[in-house]
Amino acid sequence: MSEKLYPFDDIEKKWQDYWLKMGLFRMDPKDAREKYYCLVMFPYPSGKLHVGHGRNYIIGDAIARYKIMKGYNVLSPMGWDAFGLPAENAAIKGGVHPKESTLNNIAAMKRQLSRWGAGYDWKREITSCLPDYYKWTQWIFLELFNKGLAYKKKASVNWCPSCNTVLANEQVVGGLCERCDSRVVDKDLEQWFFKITDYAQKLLDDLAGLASWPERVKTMQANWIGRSAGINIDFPVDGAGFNITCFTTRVDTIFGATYMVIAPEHPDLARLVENSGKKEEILEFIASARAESRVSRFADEAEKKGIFTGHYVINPVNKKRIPLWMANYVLMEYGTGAVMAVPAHDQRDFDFARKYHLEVKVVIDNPLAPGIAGKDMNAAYVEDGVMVNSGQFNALPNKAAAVKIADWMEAEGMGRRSVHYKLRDWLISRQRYWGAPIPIVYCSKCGIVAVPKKDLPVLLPDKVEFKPYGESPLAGIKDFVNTKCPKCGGNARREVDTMDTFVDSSWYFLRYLSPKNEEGAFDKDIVDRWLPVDQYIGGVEHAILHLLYSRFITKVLADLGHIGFKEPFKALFTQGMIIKDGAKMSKSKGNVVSPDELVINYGADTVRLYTLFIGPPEKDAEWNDRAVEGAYRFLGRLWKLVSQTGAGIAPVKNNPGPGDKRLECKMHQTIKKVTKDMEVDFKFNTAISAVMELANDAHFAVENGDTYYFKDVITSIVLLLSPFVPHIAEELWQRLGNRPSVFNHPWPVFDDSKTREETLTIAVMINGKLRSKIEINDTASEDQVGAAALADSKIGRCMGSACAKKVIVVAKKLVNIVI
Ligand code: ANZ
Ligand code: ZN
Repeated sequence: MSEKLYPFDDIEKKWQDYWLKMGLFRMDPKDAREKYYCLVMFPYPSGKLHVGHGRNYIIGDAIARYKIMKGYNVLSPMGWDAFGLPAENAAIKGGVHPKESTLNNIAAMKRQLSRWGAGYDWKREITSCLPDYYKWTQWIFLELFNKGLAYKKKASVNWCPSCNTVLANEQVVGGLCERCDSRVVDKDLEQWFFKITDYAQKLLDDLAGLASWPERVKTMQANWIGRSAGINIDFPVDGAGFNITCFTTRVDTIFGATYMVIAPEHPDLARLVENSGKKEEILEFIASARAESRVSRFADEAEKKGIFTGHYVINPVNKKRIPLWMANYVLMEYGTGAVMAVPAHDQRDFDFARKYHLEVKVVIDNPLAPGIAGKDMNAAYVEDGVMVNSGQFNALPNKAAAVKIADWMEAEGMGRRSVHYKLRDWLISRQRYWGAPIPIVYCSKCGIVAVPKKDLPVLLPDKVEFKPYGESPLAGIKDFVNTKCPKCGGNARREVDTMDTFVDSSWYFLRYLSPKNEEGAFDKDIVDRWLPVDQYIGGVEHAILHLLYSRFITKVLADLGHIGFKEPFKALFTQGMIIKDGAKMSKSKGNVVSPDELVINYGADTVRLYTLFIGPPEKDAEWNDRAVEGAYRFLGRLWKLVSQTGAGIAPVKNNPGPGDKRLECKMHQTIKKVTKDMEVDFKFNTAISAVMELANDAHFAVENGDTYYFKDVITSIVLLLSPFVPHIAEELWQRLGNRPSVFNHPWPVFDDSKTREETLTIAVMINGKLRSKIEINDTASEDQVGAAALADSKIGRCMGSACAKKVIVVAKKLVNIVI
């Protein structure tokens, strides 16, 4: 630990208490100033925050403080995404009850956040695992259910036969259970889904309106939604009396379809295997494909395996009879679960055809090297080209042919244009304890019955056996399971699954506006005034699911008339990760930098300053302990500059000299730059380095006696730094003779006319040799510059009695006097 450069601990504690008392972050809804909703993604209470998490909250806090100074009525709330797997897993391993560990962790993290000086309106704190919150998560479930947007169906889950439990995808590592290394299998369970696919097109279309979202996040969302326009084509099954429909985006290749492949889950397989002559073999193939976990089956590097079904289908465009295969790589969930295979023009089909000796028929020729032949190919020809072997469409460019073929097929009733999305419905059931119970009751008479709103919340029982035994732990609690049917009063059973925690986080930004509301999840008037969120800040790891789910729930609530806006987050900022020793910080790698010790040694402001200074905030950055020391030294110098020189300094001159003017100009330039950096992309790092330069100049100005504007400059420095290092700024603000709080003072303004360099330094040469330098007003004319050069005393001495033959002025740079 280095020497103490300023009394940061006293200062930080003092001002944190002060801000709490004055209610700096308390949002008053009646306040008439323009609103600004600044939201950081609420954390999962894992127990301890490291400096990587810290970046998120420090950025959020800096933005909130800046906007307060800009005169907005700022809302900056905090809460806890408090349900979820880790707490439950810890409990299974013999730890404490999830509720207890979660609440303890929340308390610890709250202390950490406060110690960093991150300010929130704590009166609005929300905790998703508490009944006053999840009551409304359950209400949202019911709103979707009543609209037909929540439904139940069989779906496969990752199942570990040895742990006897369902695994999340991320718990399956290389096809094995993360905990016991057993091979994970697929298992079908009845589960709840939200029909997000109904909103696929809207979710895609509205991305265009999100001008202040990072392009790459919008692209990730669009890819996840995965809209594909193509055509559904019916292939009659030879001699079976029904069709199998496939989906293709490449109808131009249809004359080259030499076989068809269907998914092992395809519903028509049952009737096909009966008279295939190889029933046993096919059933075995289906079983083995299905025994593989989905994660490994659809991995790109997974082996493509197939089997001939013994049946043929008829290609409707040329009446050709082609074999019908089944393959492990065809997804039942996408398109129609059936694919027309075109090995000449699709690499996956090509590999499969080579493996199983199926025909390769070229229908698009390479215009640059015509005459490709199927048997000579080493790889599929996937480029555009000219149609061949395609009847009346020959010789057309393939793109144009695709349109013509689709028109023709639609007219002939062979197929229909259609759009498919990669997006699947949102599986929200979890066979887990630590989540919001799904508010549904099963009655033998009435069927699936929603728990009435007045009976919410369906409380999560405290007493539970965590040992996994194949079902949700709630299934083992008789008092919970056995209930009365809300409709007929007869005996009924409760749903024992809980909700995905992404449901909790899909609407929390609404709850902050009326966190104590007992009548509803939120207040329409207030949320309509305060949303969309003006600035959302979080990790890019949430670029897809959390944001998509939040957008979906927002749209549903809007369609139901509960809110009056369709997008929840107007602007999004995704901060980069903090890397240590080349890797993402994690407990298992042992490279976690804890901010606690740094805060003790250097103070929160140093940690904040370094975190913001470390690099462009949207990029990953490597943590460097030595550089923390640098941030600390800067604050130490600032402290000295203000508290020793600053306070007593008054303009000792009556008129500002050139040095003073330079400093004044630099001050306006700096205010301009920092303001711009705060408004555009939050370039904290360049903003801070600009202030550091100004502080440096101020330091030298004092040494040179250029103190005319010193107080203004120091005041600006303190104001400009206050969102980043609020404690020291508040203290210096007071020591400069101002009343706290610095955050009640408006953000400094610059005078653009003063940002231009007023004086220029011009080199003066005699016969090409540098003889002197002069200071000249930026706006001086060439004649004036020349005259000033001749009038310079040094030049006068050098010239002696000689007389100038010629004076050459190079604008803003130099004067050459020829004698
Ligand atoms: C024939 C064809 C020829 C295809 C060709 C591609 C290239 P995107 O763009 O991602 O939507 N396909 C359709 N359903 C499938 C399923 N359930 N499982 C696996 N593959 C499936 O991809 C659409 C293409 O993916 C479709 O177009 C189909 O193969 C395949 F030269 O049909 B194509
Ligand atoms: Zn009933």
